[in-house]
Amino acid sequence: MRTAIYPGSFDPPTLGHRDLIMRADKLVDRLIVGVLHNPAKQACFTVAERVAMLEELTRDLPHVEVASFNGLLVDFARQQDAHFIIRGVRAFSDFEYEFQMALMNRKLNADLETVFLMPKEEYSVVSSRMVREVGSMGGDISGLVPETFVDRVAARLRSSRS
Ligand code: COD
Repeated sequence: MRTAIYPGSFDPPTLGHRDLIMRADKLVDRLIVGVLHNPAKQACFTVAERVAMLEELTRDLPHVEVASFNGLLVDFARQQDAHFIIRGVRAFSDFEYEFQMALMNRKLNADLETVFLMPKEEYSVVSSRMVREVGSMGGDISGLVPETFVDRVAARLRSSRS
């Protein structure tokens, strides 16, 4: 069985993440969306909230699971018997960070292959950071996060500013 992990912060999940999940789902038998639980980093949304949003986002995809993890990604991959890491590249600016991470993960576990996917063009400028910034200043985040999340994500981001 081909199992892949799509790891990230997903703070919050965006339409770009959803696009990547749908592309990766076609390539593997089992896809685990892994939400990093990093107590050292202040996130806007709790891990439980991010997992719940991702579950909602992938409800129609039977081979996709959502889980949180802490510690090293390679250890999580081993626990899940996954041999592929899915990552997204939107622009050249993503490349250096992604390249370093992929090589470090390969050094830590030589059996782990990172697969890079490109999103649909219209999502290539979407990022969680941008959603947080626009939303916290009261800007319109529709078209950036799934329609069903817009109100609750916008409300949370507005309140996080005050
Ligand atoms: N279109 C396409 N791809 C996108 C889009 C978009 N609009 N938005 C985001 N992506 C991609 C990103 O490029 C990334 O590949 C992925 O989706 C997830 O993005 P984020 O921003 O939610 O997640 P990151 O980049 O913060 O995740 C970092 C990890 C949590 C994966 C990383 O820090 C990690 O593995 N930590 C565990 C500790 C570890 O093992 N460290 C050693 C690794 S070097």
